[in-house]
Amino acid sequence: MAEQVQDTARGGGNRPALALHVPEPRYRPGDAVDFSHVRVSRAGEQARPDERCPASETHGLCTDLIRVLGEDDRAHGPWDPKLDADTLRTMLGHMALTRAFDERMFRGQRQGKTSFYMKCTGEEATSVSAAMALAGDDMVFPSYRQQGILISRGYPLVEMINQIYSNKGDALKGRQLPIMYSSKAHSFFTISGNLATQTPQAVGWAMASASKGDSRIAATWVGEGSTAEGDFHAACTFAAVYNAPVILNVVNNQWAISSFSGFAGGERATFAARAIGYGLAGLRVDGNDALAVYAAERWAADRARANAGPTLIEFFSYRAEGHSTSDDPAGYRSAHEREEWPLGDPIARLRDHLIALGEWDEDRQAAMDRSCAETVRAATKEAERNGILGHGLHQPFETMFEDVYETMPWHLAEQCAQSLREREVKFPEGLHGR
Ligand SMILES: Cc1ncc(C[n+]2csc(CCOP(=O)(O)OP(=O)(O)O)c2C)c(N)n1
Repeated sequence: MAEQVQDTARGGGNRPALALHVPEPRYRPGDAVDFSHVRVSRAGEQARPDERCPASETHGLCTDLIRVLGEDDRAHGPWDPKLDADTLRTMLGHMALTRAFDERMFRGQRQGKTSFYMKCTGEEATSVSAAMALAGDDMVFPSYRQQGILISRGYPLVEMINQIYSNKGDALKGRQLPIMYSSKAHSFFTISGNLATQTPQAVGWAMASASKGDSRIAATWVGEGSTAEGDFHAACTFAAVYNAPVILNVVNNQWAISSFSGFAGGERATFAARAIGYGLAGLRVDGNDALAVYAAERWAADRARANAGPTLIEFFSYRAEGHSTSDDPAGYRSAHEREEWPLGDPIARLRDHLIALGEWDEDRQAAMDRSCAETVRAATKEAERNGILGHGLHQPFETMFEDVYETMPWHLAEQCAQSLREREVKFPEGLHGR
């Protein structure tokens, strides 16, 4: 025994030394970028199994890439959702409005009107098209990059901006980080900053919906980086075990702040292939192809509604900009990645498709862009009347003690009163002039 311990201590004698693999992204700042290793399948060539098929019939699609829009800007193959031109224009409009909103909110942060903002540039289809494929009352459990869902569901921009400014119009009373919206009326579950918590919540909600005999399904969105969290795996297990009517959308935008997808296991297998081990249906989809996103989400929704089981969808995309206003991607990735990304831009691709159909043109696109910018400008002005960051405290101080318990427990009441007394001594003139 003593000898064995000694053996281990000196490295096992003549056994080969062990080595760890530490993932490293292909490109760092300044590097030329070549994405030829990314397998881009031909649009229209992926089989579309029946929605009620056994999960195993989808597993070949976990390593493929479902695509509809071809290089010729036309829709191809069995996944073509055959949407009419009005619906396509609505989809384009929601994506354009989401982008215009992001642009203005990002600038607002730089102007000091809010402390924080997160864009979804380049990933608009993964929320807008997916949301359009669901029923308006299906319950969604998003991450922080799905503002496109709220925009698609008609949530007022003014409400979003009030929340971002944490002003006196903020329905969440300044208690949430900017962009962590919540809207029961829009079946939009409160966004949590703790990554992946929304995934078991979505599965649990879907299980409850089924056990009550309801007809609404649940869908959740999670970044590929966050799939490394245990919560995601618990969600997959419960979804598979109980055949929950849920869709697990994984948005693989290649980066989790400064960590590339390899750190979440992306070098070994696709994220869609996680479905195979759990016995879930799995689809891997071109996330910048608005038609493929719509078709896959609708397939999964129909499957869930038919009690045929949950689906894990990987939307393969690219985070075109920084993680948030607190991030500078120039410090860790090559600036050429965005321009070299082989799947293009979702808005440009849908626009070009509509033009190819003879249902759109550059002038109408320019008018749409102007109108989106104007809509966002007007909403911003309106929200600013309720206050911006730094212009005082917009919610009465004592409200931070409210709304957790139906009746405030004595110790919170005591703490609240004590804090108010201390504030009066410190700021006799009042801090925020409410
Ligand atoms: C449990 C937990 N761990 C870490 C963080 C810090 N954090 C916030 S966002 C983020 C990256 C997430 O990346 P990904 O899931 O790929 O989503 P993306 O931001 O790319 O959309 C990290 C590490 C957090 N908020 N919660």
